[in-house]
Amino acid sequence: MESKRVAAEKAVEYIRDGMVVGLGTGSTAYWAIQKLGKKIKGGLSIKAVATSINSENLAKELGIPLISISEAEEMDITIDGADEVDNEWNLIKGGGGALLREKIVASFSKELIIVVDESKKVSRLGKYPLPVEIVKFGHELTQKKLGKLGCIPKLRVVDNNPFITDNGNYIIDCDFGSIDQPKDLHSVINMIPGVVDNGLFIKIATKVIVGYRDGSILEL
Ligand code: DER
Repeated sequence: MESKRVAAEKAVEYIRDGMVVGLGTGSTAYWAIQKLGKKIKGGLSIKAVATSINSENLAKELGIPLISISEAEEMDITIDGADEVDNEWNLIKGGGGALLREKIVASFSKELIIVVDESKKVSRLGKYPLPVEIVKFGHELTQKKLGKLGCIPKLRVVDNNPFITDNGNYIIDCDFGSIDQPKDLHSVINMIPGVVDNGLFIKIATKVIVGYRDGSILEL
């Protein structure tokens, strides 16, 4: 927790009055949202766009002013976590099931600051199963097609039921073991009919902040 918290709180130092801020999703972004709530109580004036219903509810609890992405048009800074970050700042995201809204918000952000603990830094993506958001219609066939790309595709299940994203879709966790060409794989996956998007974020991050157990921080 300490590693995630120090990284997240460091990212919040970049937020200035008047900004529109993208709020990521997950246990690391959680600490950024908490810190932002404290700074707003201290007088910081910003507007925020949430990347999930969970983050939206947390922001409301903390009194963070929310607007819709359509009202925002563009975010100044989005702070979000990742499941894996490689040396070129390509990411695997979606462990929390929020990849679609996270990618949309990230794509309309001037800055995307990724905050992680040291365990997320990898030399090659893929040890973490790649989440892929698919529509329910024909999902068994879509899952089979994903398998043909060389992964073990598993429908994400929570409490014995398929996990449903905030957008009403399913998540297939695709275990590739190792991903050599993330950019190519990203395109190939998204060409499959039924796929909405996948958790590969290719060269979108503008800064990566790594937190360590001893409280130290590495800004890449
Ligand atoms: O689901 C997501 O995309 C999250 O941002 C995930 O990638 C990181 O979650 P964590 O901060 O809880 O490890």
